[in-house]
Amino acid sequence: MDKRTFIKTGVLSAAGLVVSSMTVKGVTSGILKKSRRRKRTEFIQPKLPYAFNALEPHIDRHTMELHYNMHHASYTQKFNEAAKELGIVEKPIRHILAGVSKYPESIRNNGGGYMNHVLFWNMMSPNGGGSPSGLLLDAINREFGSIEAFKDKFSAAAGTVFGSGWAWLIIKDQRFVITTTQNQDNPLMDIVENQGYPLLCLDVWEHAYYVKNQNRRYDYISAFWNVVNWDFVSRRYAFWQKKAANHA
Ligand code: MN3
Repeated sequence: MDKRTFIKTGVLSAAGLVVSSMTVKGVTSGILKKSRRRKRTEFIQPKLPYAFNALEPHIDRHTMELHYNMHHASYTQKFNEAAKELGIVEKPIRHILAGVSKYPESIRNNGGGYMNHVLFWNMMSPNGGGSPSGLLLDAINREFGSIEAFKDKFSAAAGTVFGSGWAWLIIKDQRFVITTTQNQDNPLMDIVENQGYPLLCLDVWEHAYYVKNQNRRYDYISAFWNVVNWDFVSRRYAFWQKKAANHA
C-alpha cells in the first residue's frame, strides 16, 4: 500500500462508519420499499396498543409477552405462509373469514387466530373497565336488562367453553347475542353456528391465563372486566350502525 492509498483509506475509514451506515440504510430502505410494493398479501401483526405491563394487576406482563410475542406472532406467520402458498390475494381479512369454508383448515385456524387477537388487544385498555355509555349501554340494557346481567351471562358463556375457544358479543339479525366459538373460529366465518358482527371478545384459551391464574378461569374472566375498552366496543357498534344504515 503506498502512502497516498494509505491516507485515502485512512480518511475513508475515519468516515467509514458514516459511509457504511448510510449505505446500509440506503439498501435497507430500498428493500423495505420494494417488499411493501410486492407483498400485498402480507398481514402484519399490529403493535400492541399499550405496554406489556399496562394491564397489571389484572392481566400480567408475562402473560401478555408470551401471548403477543409467541402465540399471536405465530398465528400471524402461519397465516401469511398459508395465504402465500394458496395464492390468496383477497383483502380485507373479513372477506377471507366470511368465505373461510372454501379454504383449508390452515386458513381457518391461523387466519382466525390472527384476527381474533388483533381484536382482543384492542378490546382491552389500561383505562378500561367500568361500564359502557350512550347507545351501546342502551342496546345492552334493551337486550339483557342491565350491564350486570350482561356481564354475568357473558362470563358464564366464557366460563363454560369446553377446551379452547372464545366468548363473544355479536350483532346477529340486528340483535345483540352472546355466543362462543371453538379454537380460533371467528363469528364472521361462514362455518360458525352463530354468525354475526363481533363487538366484544374474550380469549379463554389456557395460554391467556394459565401463567397467572392456573386453572382458575373465572378469576381471569372477572379480571377482564376491569380492563374492557368500552370506547373501542362503542366505536365498533357505531361502525356497524353506519354500515347497516348504508345498506338499508
Ligand atoms: Mn390467545
